[in-house]
Amino acid sequence: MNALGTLPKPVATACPYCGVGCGVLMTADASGAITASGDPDHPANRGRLCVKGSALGETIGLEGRLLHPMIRSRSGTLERVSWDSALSATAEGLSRIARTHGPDAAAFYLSGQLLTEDYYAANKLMKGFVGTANVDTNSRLCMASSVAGHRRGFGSDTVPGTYEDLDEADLLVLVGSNAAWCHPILWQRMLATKQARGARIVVIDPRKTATSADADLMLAIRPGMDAALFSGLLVHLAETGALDRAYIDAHTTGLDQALARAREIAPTLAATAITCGLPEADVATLFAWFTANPRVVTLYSQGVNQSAQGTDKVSAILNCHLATGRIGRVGMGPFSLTGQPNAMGGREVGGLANMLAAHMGFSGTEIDRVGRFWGAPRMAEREGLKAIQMFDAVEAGSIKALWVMATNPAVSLPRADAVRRAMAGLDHFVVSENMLSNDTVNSGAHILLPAAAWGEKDGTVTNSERRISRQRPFLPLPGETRPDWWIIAEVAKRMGYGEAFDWPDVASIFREHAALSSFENRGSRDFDIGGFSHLSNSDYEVLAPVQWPVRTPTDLGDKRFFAEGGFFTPDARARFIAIDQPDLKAEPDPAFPYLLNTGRMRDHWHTMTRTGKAPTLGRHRVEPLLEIHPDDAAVEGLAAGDLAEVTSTHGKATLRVAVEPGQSRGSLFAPIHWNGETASHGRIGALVQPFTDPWSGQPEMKATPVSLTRVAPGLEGFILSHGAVDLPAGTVWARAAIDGGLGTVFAAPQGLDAPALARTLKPEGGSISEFEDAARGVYRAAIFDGERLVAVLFAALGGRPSWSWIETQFGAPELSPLARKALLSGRSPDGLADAGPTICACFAIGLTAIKAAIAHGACDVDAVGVALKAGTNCGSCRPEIKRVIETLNGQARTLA
Ligand SMILES: Nc1nc2c(c(=O)[nH]1)N[C@H]1C(S)=C(S)[C@@H](COP(=O)(O)OP(=O)(O)OC[C@H]3O[C@@H](n4cnc5c(=O)[nH]c(N)nc54)[C@H](O)[C@@H]3O)O[C@H]1N2
Ligand SMILES: Nc1nc2c(c(=O)[nH]1)N[C@H]1C(S)=C(S)[C@@H](COP(=O)(O)OP(=O)(O)OC[C@H]3O[C@@H](n4cnc5c(=O)[nH]c(N)nc54)[C@H](O)[C@@H]3O)O[C@H]1N2
Ligand code: SF4
Ligand SMILES: [Mo]
Repeated sequence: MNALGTLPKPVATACPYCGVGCGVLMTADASGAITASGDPDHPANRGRLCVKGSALGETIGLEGRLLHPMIRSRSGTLERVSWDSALSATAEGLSRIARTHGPDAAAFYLSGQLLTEDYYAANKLMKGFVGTANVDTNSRLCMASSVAGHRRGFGSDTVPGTYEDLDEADLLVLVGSNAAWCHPILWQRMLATKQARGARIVVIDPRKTATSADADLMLAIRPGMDAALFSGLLVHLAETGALDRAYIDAHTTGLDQALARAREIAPTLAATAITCGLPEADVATLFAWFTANPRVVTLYSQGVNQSAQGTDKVSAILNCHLATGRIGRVGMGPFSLTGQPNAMGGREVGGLANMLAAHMGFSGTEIDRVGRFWGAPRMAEREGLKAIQMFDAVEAGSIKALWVMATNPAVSLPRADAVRRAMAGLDHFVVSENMLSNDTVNSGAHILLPAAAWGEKDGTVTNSERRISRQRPFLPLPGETRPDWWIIAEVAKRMGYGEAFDWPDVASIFREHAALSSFENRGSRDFDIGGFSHLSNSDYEVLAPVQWPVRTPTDLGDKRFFAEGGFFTPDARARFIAIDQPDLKAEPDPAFPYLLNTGRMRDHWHTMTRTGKAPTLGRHRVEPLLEIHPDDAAVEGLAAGDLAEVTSTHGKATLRVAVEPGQSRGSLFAPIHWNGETASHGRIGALVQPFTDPWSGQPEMKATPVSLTRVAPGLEGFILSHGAVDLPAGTVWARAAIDGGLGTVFAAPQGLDAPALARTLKPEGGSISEFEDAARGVYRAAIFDGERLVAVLFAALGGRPSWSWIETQFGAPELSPLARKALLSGRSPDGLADAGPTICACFAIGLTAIKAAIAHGACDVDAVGVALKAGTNCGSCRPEIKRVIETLNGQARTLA
C-alpha cells in the first residue's frame, strides 16, 4: 500500500517482474491505497495476474528506498550530497580512468530491469563516447545462450513465434522451465490449451516441479544432457521420415553435418535414453509425440541457458524445429522464455558486450554505421568483456571504474563472495539503485545514485513474444530520485557529450532508438521499429502493446518469422549446427559428491528487494530451503527441518532441509533469492562455480559440485518485530516481511541468551510478558509498548513453532485481553489450529485449512477452491494443492 498516490483513474502499465510482460491496471481506492489488477486489454495476460503481480501494491512503499544521492566519505560512511556533486563525481571518475588507463579500464554492468530508453542511453554513452564495449548485463546470466543459439541458427537474435502459438499447439515441450512458478500466466494459457484442445505437455527437468505436476510426461533428465536428448530426436526424425525436405532444401544449410554429429552423440533411442538417464519408454513417447504433432512448441528457459552447453542445447532444439519446418507457423516453433521484464529490450539496444546496438554486431560496416548515426567520437572497436570476464578483470584490477545499474551482482553472480571483495577494491564504483542497502551497495560503492523505481519510471519494455509495452508512472518521484536515463544523460553532459545526450524527455530517446533500428536497414536486420521514428509524444503516451518489427507506422499487426525462410544470414538460409559432444560429466569428486541446482521460488523475485517487502509474498517460504532426495538425506543423516551446511570450492551456505522425493539422487536444489540482507547464511551465489558456455559466456548455475554436513541446531525460534533485529554472530537467521513488520526465523547452534535478547527489544517504558519452561528449553516473550504489541520472541530446543496466528495479532492495532493472554501459547484463544505454511497467497490459506477441506470431501483442486477460494485467483498454488491431495490420498491408500 502506498498512500502517496492520487489516481483519478486507473493507470495502465506493465508488470516489473517476469518476461511474460503482463499488463497491469493500478487503481487507488478512497483511502489512497493502490492496488493492482490485470489489464483485460493487454494481449499477454487478458486480465489475469499471478500472485506476484497481484501483490504489486504491497511493494511500492518507501521503506528502505534510496532517496538522495550519496557519496562514501573517507571514514566509510555514506553521506548525502547534491545531485550536481554526485553526477560530477561520477563523470569525473569515469573520464579520469578512461584517460589514464584507457577506455577498457571502465565498465557498465546493466540489467534487464532497466527500461529500453535507460538501456539505450547507457549503451550509447559507453560504446560510442567512452569508447569501450565493456557494457554487459545480468542478461549474460539469463538469456545469453539463447541469443548465441538464435544468432548461430537464424543469423539474428529472433524469437520466431508469438504467445498465440501456445493457445494453438497440440504438444508443448518445456525444457528446463518451471513455468508454473516463473511464467505463471503463460503456464495458465498452456493449461487452458490442454483443456481446450487436449494438447499434451511434456516437462524435461532433473527434478519434479510445480510444472511437472501437470505434465502428461515428465522426463527427469540427467543434468546437462538436453543436447543429447534433442540430438536423439533429430536422428529419430530423420529415421522415421519425419523431415520436411521441402523446407530444408529451400531455406536451410548444414543438415548433413548436424545429423552426422547427432548420430555420433545419440545413435539410437536406447543410447539416447542411457546418456540422458531416462527410461527408454519415456524417450520413445516424447519422440513419437514430437513426430506425430506438427503443432509443437518447444519452450525453454534456464535449465537450457544456464549451462556449460547452453548454446548447444539451444541449437539442438532449433535443429529439430528447422528439420521439420515447424517454425513461424501457427502453433509451432522454438520459444525462448525470457526472464526479466525487459530482457528483450536490452538485447534490442545492444546491452550485451558482444552486440553493438539495434541487433548489430561488431563488423566494420556496423561500427561505422552506428558511429555515423550517433555522431560518435570514439566508437568501441571490438566486443567487450562478458560478465564473468568483466568481474575477473575487476578482481585483477584491470577494470578500475564500474557503474552498476539495476542489478545486484554481489548476490547473483557466481562466486558471489569473491565478487563482493573484488568490487570493494575498485577505484571508482558507482551504483544506481532503488534501495539504500543491498549486498552490492554494501560492497563499498563510492557513489549511490537514487533511481526512480517501478511505478515512478516511464518508458518501454519488450516481453518474450517481442511485444513492446509501455511502463507508465502512477506515483510521483519520491525524494530526489530520477529516471535512470536522466542520470546517464546528465553524466554524459558532464563528460562533454552534451549534444548527443540532450533529450528533453523519454519519448525522444524512444524515437532515436527506433530511428537507429531502421537506419540503413532495408530488411537486412530483424529488429526494425522504424515505424516509430516520428511517433509524437502524445502517441508515445498512449502507445498500445505492439509486436516488433514495426517497419512502417501502420505495420502494427502481430507477426511471426521464418515460415517462408527469410533468415538474416548472408544467403537467407538458416544454419543447422553440428553441436559438440555433450560433456558426459566424470564421476563426482568424492569431496563434493552432490550437484547443486539453483533456481526460483514461486513468490519471490531475485534478490527480494521488492517481493521482500510484501507480507503476502513472504508466507509461501519464509526461509531458504535445501531440497534433497530422501535416500540422500538418509545417507547424510538429515531429516526434514534440520539445518545443513552446503560447501563448494567457492563458498558456503546453511539452509533448512526439505526432503523431496521429486529430487533426483545426487542433486540438490536451493533458491537464489536470499542474500546478506534477508539471511545470515543464504547467499547461494557464493557457492556457484564460474564455469561458462564457450559460445555465450553464460555461466552454468545449475550444476556446482558441493558437499553437505548436518548442523546441530541448538536453540531455535522466531522474532516478530517492527524493525530488523541484530542477532549474535554464528546465529543462522532469515527474515521475511509480515503484516506490521518483520519475522525473523533463527537457529543458534552455539546457544543464545533468549531472555537477554528479549530485553533488547523492549522500548523505554515498555513491558515484557514471559513464559519459561527450562526443562524443555522453552522461552517465550511478548513485548509491549503500553497496550501495543511491539515484539514477540519464541525460542525452544529443537523445532520451530509457527508464527501464523501471532502475525495476525501483530498487525492488529490493539489486542483483546483474551488474545493478550493467549499470545504466549502461540495459538488463538478459540483453539483453532495453526494455519500452517501458506499455500494460497492470494487468499492467505494455509496447509491446515486445505487439509481440513480435503478431509471434508474436497477431492480435487476445484473442489478445494469452492470450499476455501484457495487457487481461484491467480492459480499459482494449484499445483501445490494438487500435491497435497495426492499426498493425502497416497497416505489414505497406505493406511487402508
Ligand atoms: N517467481 C519468480 N519468477 C521468475 C523469476 C523469479 O525470480 N521468481 N525470475 C525471472 C527470470 S529473470 C528468469 S531468467 C526466469 C527463469 O525461469 P526458469 O528457467 O523456469 O526458472 P529456474 O528455477 O531458474 O530453472 C528452471 C528449471 O531448470 C531446471 N534444470 C536445472 N538443470 C537442468 C538441466 O540440465 N536440464 C533441464 N532440462 N533442466 C534443468 C531446474 O531444476 C529448474 O526447475 O524466471 C522469471 N520468473
Ligand atoms: N545461482 C544462480 N544465480 C543466478 C540465477 C540462477 O538461476 N542461479 N539466475 C540469474 C538470472 S537469470 C538473473 S536475471 C539474475 C538476477 O539477479 P539480479 O539482477 O542481481 O537481481 P535483482 O534482485 O533483480 O536486482 C535488481 C536490483 O536493481 C534494483 N532496481 C530495480 N529496478 C531498478 C531500476 O529501475 N533502476 C535501478 N537503478 N535499480 C533498480 C533493485 O533494487 C535490485 O537491487 O540472477 C542470476 N543469478
Ligand atoms: S506472470 Fe506474474 S510476474 Fe510475470 S508478468 Fe505476469 S503478473 Fe507479472
Ligand atoms: Mo533471468
